[in-house]
Amino acid sequence: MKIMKYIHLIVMMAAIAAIISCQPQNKKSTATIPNRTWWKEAVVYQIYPRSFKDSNGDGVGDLKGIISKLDYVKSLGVDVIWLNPIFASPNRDNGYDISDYRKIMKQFGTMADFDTLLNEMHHRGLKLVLDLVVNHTSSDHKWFKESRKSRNNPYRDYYHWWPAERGKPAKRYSYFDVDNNAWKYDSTTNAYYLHYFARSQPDLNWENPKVRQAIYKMMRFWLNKGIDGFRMDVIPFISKDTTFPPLPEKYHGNFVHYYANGPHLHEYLQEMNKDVLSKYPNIMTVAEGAGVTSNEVLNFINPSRHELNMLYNFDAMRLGLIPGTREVDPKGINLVDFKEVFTKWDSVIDDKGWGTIWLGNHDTPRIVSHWGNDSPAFRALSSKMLTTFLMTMHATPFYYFGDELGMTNIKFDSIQDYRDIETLHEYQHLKDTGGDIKKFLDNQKMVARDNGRTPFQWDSTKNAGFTTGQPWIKVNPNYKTINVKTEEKNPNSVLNYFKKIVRMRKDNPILIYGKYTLLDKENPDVYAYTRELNGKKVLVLLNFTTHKVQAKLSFDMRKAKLLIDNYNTMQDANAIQTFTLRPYEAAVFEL
Ligand code: TEU
Repeated sequence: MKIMKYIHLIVMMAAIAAIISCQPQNKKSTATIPNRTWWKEAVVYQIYPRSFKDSNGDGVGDLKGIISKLDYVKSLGVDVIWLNPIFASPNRDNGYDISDYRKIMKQFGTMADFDTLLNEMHHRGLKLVLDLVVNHTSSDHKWFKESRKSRNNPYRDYYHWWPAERGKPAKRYSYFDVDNNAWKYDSTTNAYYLHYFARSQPDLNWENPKVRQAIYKMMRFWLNKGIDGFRMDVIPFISKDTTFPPLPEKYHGNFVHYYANGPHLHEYLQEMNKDVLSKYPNIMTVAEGAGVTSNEVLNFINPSRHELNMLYNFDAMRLGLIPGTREVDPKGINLVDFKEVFTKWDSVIDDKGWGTIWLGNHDTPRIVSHWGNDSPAFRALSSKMLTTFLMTMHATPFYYFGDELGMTNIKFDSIQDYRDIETLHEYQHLKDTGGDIKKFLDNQKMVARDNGRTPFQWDSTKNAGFTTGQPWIKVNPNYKTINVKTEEKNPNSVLNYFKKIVRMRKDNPILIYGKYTLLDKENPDVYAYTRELNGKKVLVLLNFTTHKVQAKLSFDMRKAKLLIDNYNTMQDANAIQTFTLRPYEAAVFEL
């Protein structure tokens, strides 16, 4: 009798297990996930407003243009839009030089346009994160105009001044200065002012509490309008040792790390959190973590420190470059190093904070040209492979507009085509110092920020449907085939793959919250990893090469269930301990 009871019990359990396992994929098994938070589950889509959509034919993108395309953005399945700066600016650094924090840049529209944009985004369930640029202002800002008038002006100490009678200040490097010098002499008051970036971007003196309170008041202004958070531009740079001692020797080749470790940095971030951020508990904050190492990241994002939510780092951005330069290394990018960077950051952050994952933004080349292969044979495949990586890692993806189409570097031949202050000033510096201009221009085809700033490609009409006027920067000639309209009609397009894998991430909490484990670590061609959650396991296999390769695995792949493959066809997985991947193949399995 007993044996019958056991058999009955086993049959019942098997039946229950079968019912559970065939739950529809889109049922979120998130019941047992601790600390669920909306920005951990979000996909962030970055829009460079200048190049997204021009509504009035002046050749520059604007807020009305973005409003007209919100249904497209919503169709992507993303949750948050990060807008690069939209505030009043002379645009010497395309909005990263703000002359009035409470006015919308004239070329982008009006405050009424902004209010409509925010309302229309929220109406569609989209959140808006603005770009907080408070390490510096434009030299056209009222504060700086006052500050430079006289040494006893009430705004004098809103910036960093060095009286010339003390002699020349100790060397500080500048990102965009033609002479690579972060001190600019100003004859009006016979003093030097500090600018880590261009001369037209003087650094604010955060050691002055009046500056901090003015910034916090401005932040409240935008938060009270209902925005959903801030991306904080070079926020690690804001604190300075105002005695400006000579740069310690070890930082001369790595000054960014010195800039990112000022004496009061975390005091100010905790003050910002106490005075502003904590009053808006449902917002998202992300630091642009220039100069921040994996040993320091938790100082910014550990919730117990009450500073910021997330930080994006630059460790991967140095790969494939000759150390200490922005020159492309002919040896290319070493995938083992690439895997090591992302695995290190995941293990450091672990469950003590929350990570970000990105491969491109407005400061970098296009991801398919940078990390993939933008030749006609492999552009679509490698774009999809890179997007698979971004959408299956244990971190919030920050995805740059146009990469969902597989847009590529424009690779300008002539300096006349460039618009970016970084390229133009570096070019001038080389001319002034007799540098190799041809080598520089060849390298810019690979690394220049303008490669990622060409107009968004909507369709195959003139100027890719971006503007009816003269675009502020040239449109990539490949817009005829790489554009939304063409790709929306092609079920196998980069765009439709993007939508599919974003949906897959949203429907599978394991891809958001699952534990990440690197596999086959030394494989120079394949990035293989698993994600695990509540007893489930997903395997991600990415081939970063133009040839067939093998992943060494410890799973019986015959039992694996394919969730997505960028070839859209599945080669029979009859292998057990290995798996053969086709060129730039991305395959995700449920094990
Ligand atoms: O970038 C800061 C930063 O780290 C850049 O210097 C970046 O490393 C460089 O551009 C790579 O070539 C932020 C903004 O993202 C950038 O667009 C601005 O130009 C800069 O700050 C100044 O605000």
